[in-house]
Amino acid sequence: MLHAEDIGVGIARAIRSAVSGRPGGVYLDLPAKLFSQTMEAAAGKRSLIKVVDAAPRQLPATESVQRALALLKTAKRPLILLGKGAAYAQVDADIRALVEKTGIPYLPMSMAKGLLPDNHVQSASAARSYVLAEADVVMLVGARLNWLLSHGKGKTWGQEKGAKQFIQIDIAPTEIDSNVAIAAPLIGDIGSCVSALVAGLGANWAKPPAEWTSAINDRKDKNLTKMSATLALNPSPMSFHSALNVIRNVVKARPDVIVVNEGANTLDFARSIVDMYEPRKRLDVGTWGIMGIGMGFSIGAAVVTGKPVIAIEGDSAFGFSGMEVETICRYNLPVCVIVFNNNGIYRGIDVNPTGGKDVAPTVFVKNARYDKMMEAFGGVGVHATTPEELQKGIDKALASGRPTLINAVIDETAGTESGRITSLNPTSAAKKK
Ligand SMILES: Cc1ncc(C[n+]2csc(CCOP(=O)(O)OP(=O)(O)O)c2C)c(N)n1
Ligand SMILES: [Mg+2]
Repeated sequence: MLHAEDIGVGIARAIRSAVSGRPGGVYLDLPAKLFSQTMEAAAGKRSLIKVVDAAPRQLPATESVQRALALLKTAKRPLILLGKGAAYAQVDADIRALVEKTGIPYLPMSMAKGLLPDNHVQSASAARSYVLAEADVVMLVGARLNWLLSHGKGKTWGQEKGAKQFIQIDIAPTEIDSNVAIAAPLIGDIGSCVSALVAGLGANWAKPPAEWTSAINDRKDKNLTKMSATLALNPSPMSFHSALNVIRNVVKARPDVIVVNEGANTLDFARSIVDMYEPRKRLDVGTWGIMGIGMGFSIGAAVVTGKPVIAIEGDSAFGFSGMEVETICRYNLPVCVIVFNNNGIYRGIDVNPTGGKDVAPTVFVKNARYDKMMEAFGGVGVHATTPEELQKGIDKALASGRPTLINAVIDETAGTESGRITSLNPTSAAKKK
């Protein structure tokens, strides 16, 4: 904006860009040239715009709805994938109606967790690899076929078993066909699209074949039994699982707390172990996997909602924005940061591959006391080496609402390199021979 009289229109456009269509951040530039400008106060007031219908509904075309329903009807092994777009849309009852009236198993992407409670009978999370590989028709609801979903192809999607058909509900028409062909695109706001589908289901929509749903349930039962056995173990030092089990139970008892999550193992394990029960309560690194969102997200969530926040942080991830504990203390925010301290990135036992005297680039100062950082600013610091100590620390933080940082000591050998990216390193042609 170059002129003072344009501030009103500039802000109105910024609001529309932020909340309409696919929502997102907006950068508004006020250059130095503008700072010294003046205008009459009354004229200034008149130049402000009250934004009318900032995120207008965008109705899907009838034929798109019909095409999607016709395809869904042919499915023998249907699957619904809920993305964060479905959560942002805030049409939770419509989404629930679509899932429950169709009886189709669903998978939530990480920030769609809690849109329906993770213990919902139709959740296929505990059989994720099975359903992705075996489904024949997949309906994406505000979810994109990007790298988080292996671009909709390859082994994850059982490509060798033949191509899948996709129905994709999205507010952005350019998202369609971005990685694989989309047989039935449904463009519009998620609320309008989902309610049009629900209306089109009619009274006698056939539920998916029992063969499909019982095969999923068998796998779910097996995997959940295996998981509870792992969660019940109590190793010393704590494993990711035994520490996350504590948080899992806390969130179960207090489903209104907001969970912020970043790290590698700390992120991947928390995503599958900590069930969510309410929509929009889980904030994590999202599509780009950016470390450093943790403290900013926690501060924002605490200020906007007044709810307690539990930030589950890898020790490396915490380092990217850890200094914000000062802000948390300055505003006395109800944020409980739990640093999963495994002495490094992925684990704390890597060895310097060059043999030099420095530690490996993934290894941090051993046994660092992150809890002391919180104490330095007047918050509560807790050093937790057992699930009991961790539990006590969280309980106290939730009861008091005081800024708290728990240094949770995790077995430094427990983690693995996330994504196995070492395999992407070039190997020399000479060595290959
Ligand atoms: C801004 C940014 N820089 C670097 C990375 C690469 N990266 C992915 S995970 C991670 C940290 C993993 O270590 P930690 O948080 O300690 O998790 P854990 O030890 O539990 O695996 C890093 C640096 C990233 N995702 N984002
Ligand atoms: Mg770590």
